[in-house]
Amino acid sequence: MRAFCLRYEMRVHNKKIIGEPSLYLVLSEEYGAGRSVMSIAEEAVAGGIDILQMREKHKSREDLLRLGSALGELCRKNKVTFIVNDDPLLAAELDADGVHMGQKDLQRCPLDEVRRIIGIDRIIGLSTHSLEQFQRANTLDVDYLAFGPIFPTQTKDYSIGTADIRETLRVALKPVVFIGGVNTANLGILLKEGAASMALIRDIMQADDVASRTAWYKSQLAKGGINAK
Ligand code: TZP
Ligand code: MG
Repeated sequence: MRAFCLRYEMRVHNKKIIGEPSLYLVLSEEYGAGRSVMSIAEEAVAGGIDILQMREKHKSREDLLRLGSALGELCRKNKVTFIVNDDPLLAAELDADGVHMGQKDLQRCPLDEVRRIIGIDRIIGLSTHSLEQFQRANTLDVDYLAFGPIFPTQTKDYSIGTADIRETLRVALKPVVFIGGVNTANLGILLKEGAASMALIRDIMQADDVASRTAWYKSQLAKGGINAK
């Protein structure tokens, strides 16, 4: 299936805005069920994905540069936001739209250093895993916050549940992306709690038809909580 999607970019100064709602696909080759990251990315773009993140933990720098260049080009052509996981230097070298940092990554590279490396025109995203952590991160120099893992996921050995979603959204000073175990069966729970934007790995990467699955999520996000079960 090929969804028709008209995309436009919103920017402040030269920095892309993380719009809401956004559908965010985190790409890791190891979860691609044997399919290439590029082919999954292309299908997700055809389905209307808003944000793609390259999250590859086991590739050489050379391979990261090769894959990142191809993903970056795909994203630029299609006005999709391109984020690189963990590594601000790589994000800058690839001319990505931004970098996504985890809490532990900040011990290795503090936020002011991340900002110095990628500059004011690129996005910084930060993972948070509890309401307290979210509240602390909320006032930092970051452009969006991820909150999760909401539901059980094979990627993490814990999940935080849905109880704090409303409070994060009430206090949020920036866009929030909910992550962790999101699937077609539980998306409605998130939407009902008021969540607008979601990040996923498996339920899109491992779909038989990535474009159709992406388009389905987009249509649900566009409806928001109105019809959520
Ligand atoms: N951070 C919190 S949960 C998660 C990350 C990277 C993994 C999400 O993967 P999935 O397959 O959508 O549960
Ligand atoms: Mg990380």
